[in-house]
Amino acid sequence: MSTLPIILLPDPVLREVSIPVERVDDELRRFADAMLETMYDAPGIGLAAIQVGQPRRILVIDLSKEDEPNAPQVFINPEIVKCSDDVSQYEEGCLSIPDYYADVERPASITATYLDLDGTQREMTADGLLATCLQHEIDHLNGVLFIDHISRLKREMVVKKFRKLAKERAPTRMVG
Ligand code: GNR
Ligand code: NI
Repeated sequence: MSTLPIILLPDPVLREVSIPVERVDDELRRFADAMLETMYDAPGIGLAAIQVGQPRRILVIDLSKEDEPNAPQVFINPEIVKCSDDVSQYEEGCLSIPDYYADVERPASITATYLDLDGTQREMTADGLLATCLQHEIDHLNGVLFIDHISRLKREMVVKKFRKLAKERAPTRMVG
């Protein structure tokens, strides 16, 4: 098995709107496995397909603690069908924006429909960290990042910092 490279801010790929999955087949199951491995390796608690460059509506989540067995969850074509009015605030991070964290307020509880790895339609109501993580990942499928939910000043500072980091990483031969 192998991990996939994670795309970083400010790569415009992260702004793409992902396309619904039409067929849940072995190729998709293999890809979901590679996403899980990439997430565990990072490590992170969630990953959307677009973060590894594939604009497909697939996300993976594992909220198990370090001393617990893995509990991978795969959501295909997830859709939020209900949001609570009450909100909760979590300090969020993103594998595409490494080492930056900020508080984000979101609906405390959501109900989502999705397909599982067998292609079966399912519905789940989530609260706590799972609700936050699902919303963070579904945002990715729509080209939205958690920094879009913070103040413009903070967002512009983060984007500027990551633009600079990307330039430093770029394979440009500098003169002098
Ligand atoms: O690893 C992650 N941690 C996290 C913490 C709080 C809220 C959301 C997340 S998701 C993030 C992994 C990631 O970037 N998923 O897209
Ligand atoms: Ni993220």
